Amino acid sequence: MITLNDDPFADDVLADPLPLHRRLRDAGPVVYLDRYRVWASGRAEEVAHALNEPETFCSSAGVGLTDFRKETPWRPPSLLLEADAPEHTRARHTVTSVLTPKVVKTYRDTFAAEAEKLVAELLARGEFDAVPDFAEAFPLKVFPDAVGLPAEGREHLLPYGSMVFNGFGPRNHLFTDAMERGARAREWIAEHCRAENLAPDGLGARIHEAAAEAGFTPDERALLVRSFLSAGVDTTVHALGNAVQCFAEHPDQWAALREKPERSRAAFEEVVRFSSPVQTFFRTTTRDVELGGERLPAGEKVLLFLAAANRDPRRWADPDTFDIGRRAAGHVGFGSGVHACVGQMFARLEGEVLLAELARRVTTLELAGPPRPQLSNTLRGLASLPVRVR
Ligand code: OVM
Repeated sequence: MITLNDDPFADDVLADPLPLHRRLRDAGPVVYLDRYRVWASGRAEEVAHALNEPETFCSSAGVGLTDFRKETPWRPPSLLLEADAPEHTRARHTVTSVLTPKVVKTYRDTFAAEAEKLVAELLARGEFDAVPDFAEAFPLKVFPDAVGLPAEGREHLLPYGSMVFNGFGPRNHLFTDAMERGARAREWIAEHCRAENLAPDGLGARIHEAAAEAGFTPDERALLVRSFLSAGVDTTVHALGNAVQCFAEHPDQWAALREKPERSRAAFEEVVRFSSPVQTFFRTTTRDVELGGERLPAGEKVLLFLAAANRDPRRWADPDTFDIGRRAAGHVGFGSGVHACVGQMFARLEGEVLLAELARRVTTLELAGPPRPQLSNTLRGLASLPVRVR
């Protein structure tokens, strides 16, 4: 057994995770992280294997460090993320029955119109911070509109997301700070998952209808909507911010996208591979099992480094090259298997539409200052990204 003493949740590691990812992959297919007494893998094969064997690598004990069978989680478990078959299957089917390709498609024109407006505004300004003004502004408009949230109170979405994603980590300063700052967001979120506070024509209302038909109680229906508000904002915000960083730092790739804005969907996919917003998730073993040549006992946490797997040279040619022309499909940035991101078509639509608009309108995209990371126990992204556009 190879043991590492690294802390994947330390500030310096979260600010620059690539060196740890390399050490993890090179140490072996599966290693033991002493500090947290968990197993871990940064290899594409083992990460995909664990994700695709949910009976053995389960989610109902939580997909963060906290083992729900030993400790009470900070909020009632998600019926999707933190559940196993058969309960998970039922919840998942209800959500997929709403998020059909046909329904996702109906949002394309609205998203495109918002993208046009936002990019025109930013071009007129010339210099701006691409995190608040671009990466946060777009999802914070189109996503709550789609779900059917009122205009008031949307400022609670990011602090809530911060609780959720820091809450998957250990009780370090990021965890406790996020919980403190999000205290008021929690109440607002709980209120706005209820049918009476959701617009009748939005996705939230449709979830309530589909879930009622499937026999979920009103509280359970609200929990399904909570998954949208938990997983749907921070993730896309980080993806869009990382996208701008990727293009500002790789002018040849920006030129390639400008030449063919219709490549924006593939480009977004490469961003999710190269700079994965969701860096890690845990699973918990349900039995003694072999993974990567190691015997893992039952009831152990396994930390899966999605982001490290997405740059595993055993799986990818030139993994550290940002290349929008590559076939990035098959990355695990959206997970894999039964728990794979249920909103990924929505995320891709946001990325595709906004990057295409940017590529059509902007010739020069350059850094106007140093990017500043936003530390999170789960997400990789930026707090600030000063840019100049022409
Ligand atoms: C949920 C949830 C929360 C965070 C992330 C996620 C990436 C799901 O509450 O279901 O998936």
